[in-house]
Amino acid sequence: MKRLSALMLLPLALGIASVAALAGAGPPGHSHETFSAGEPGNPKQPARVVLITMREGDGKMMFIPDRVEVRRGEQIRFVIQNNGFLPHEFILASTEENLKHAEVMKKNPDMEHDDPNGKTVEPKKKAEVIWKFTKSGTFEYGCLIPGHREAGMIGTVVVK
Ligand SMILES: [Cu+2]
Repeated sequence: MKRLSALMLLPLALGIASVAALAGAGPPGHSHETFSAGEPGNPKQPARVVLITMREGDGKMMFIPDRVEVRRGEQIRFVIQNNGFLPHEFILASTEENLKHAEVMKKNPDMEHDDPNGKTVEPKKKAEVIWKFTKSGTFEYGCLIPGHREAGMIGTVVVK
């Protein structure tokens, strides 16, 4: 009888151990949200400033520059200036993630962003995204307001 109850307690003990392991997973103070292009940067650490301008013209919408190269592990402070007449967004992610997100925005065109990897920027205003590129690969910054990405609002980040 005694032996049996010890066996019955075993799964319970294992369950407690795995809950404890889960609680301890990940660095403290970080959310468990995942991002496809790396991770939110730390404003207290040095960052290279990259200025990105948004504007419209000649039937197009664009980011200037539309290509940025970074070293893997580098932290970038994107200063995003909207010089256009319309609100725009800067959403930093993989192309796959941005395409999925763009579909969601077609159903919610008034969605605004103030996320670690994405901001909505009103005309003549600016915003900042501090980002640490921990993964190598090719990522993008896009404006996902319906029609804007299609009109040319897409930039490429190459992480080497
Ligand atoms: Cu836009």
